[in-house]
Amino acid sequence: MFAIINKILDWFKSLFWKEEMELTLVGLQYSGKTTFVNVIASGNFSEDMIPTVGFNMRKVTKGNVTIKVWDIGGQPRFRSMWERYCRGVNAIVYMVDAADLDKMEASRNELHSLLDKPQLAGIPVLVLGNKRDLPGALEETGLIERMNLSSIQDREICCYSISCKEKDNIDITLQWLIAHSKSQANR
Ligand SMILES: Nc1nc2c(ncn2[C@@H]2O[C@H](COP(=O)(O)OP(=O)(O)O)[C@@H](O)[C@H]2O)c(=O)[nH]1
Ligand SMILES: [Mg+2]
Repeated sequence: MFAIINKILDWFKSLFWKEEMELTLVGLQYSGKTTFVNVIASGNFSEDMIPTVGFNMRKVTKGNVTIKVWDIGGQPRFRSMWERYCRGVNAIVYMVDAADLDKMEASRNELHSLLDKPQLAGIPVLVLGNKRDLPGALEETGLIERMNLSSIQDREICCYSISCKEKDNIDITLQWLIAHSKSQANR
C-alpha cells in the first residue's frame, strides 16, 4: 500500500517540477518549510541565499519552478521586503505548525499583515497546517477558525492539513499548486 502511495506521490512531484511557476513559501520559524521543500524535492535543487543581514531568505530553483522560502516573525523591520519577494508570484504558500497552539495567534497576525500589502492583492494563498501527525494538531476546520481565514475575501484561499513527516496530503498540496501554475492559468 505504501509503495502505491509513494508512486502516486512521485508522479505528482514529476508533474509539479515540469510546470512553470514561482511560489513563495512563508511562515513562522519551525513550522516545517525547509522540511516541506525537502519532501517535495526529488533531485537536485540550485539554491541561492539572499544575503541580507537578519533576513533569512532562500531561493530554490528546479526545472521550471522557483520557490522563495523565508521565515517571518521576530523581524518586523524587514516586513517591507515581503512585498518585494512576494510580488508577481503564482501563489503564496503559508506554513503553520498546526500542533503549536501557543504560536497560532502570532502566525495568524503575520499572515493577515502579509496579505494586507496592496501589491499582493489577488494572489492565491494556500495555508498548510503542518504536523497533523502530532497529538492535538488542528485539522482544517480548526485552522480556518483560529487563523481567521474566512475573513479573507479578496482572493482565492485554501487550507489543507498535512504532515511532511508522514507525507500526508502532500499529493493534494502538489495538485493545488499544479492547478495554479502559469501554464494552467493560460490554458
Ligand atoms: N512531527 C512532525 N514534525 C515535523 C513535520 N514537519 C517538520 N517537522 C519538524 O519541525 C521542525 C522544524 O522544521 P523546519 O523544516 O526546519 O521548519 P522551518 O523553520 O519552517 O524551515 C523540525 O524538527 C522538523 O523535523 C511534520 O509533519 N511532523
Ligand atoms: Mg527553514
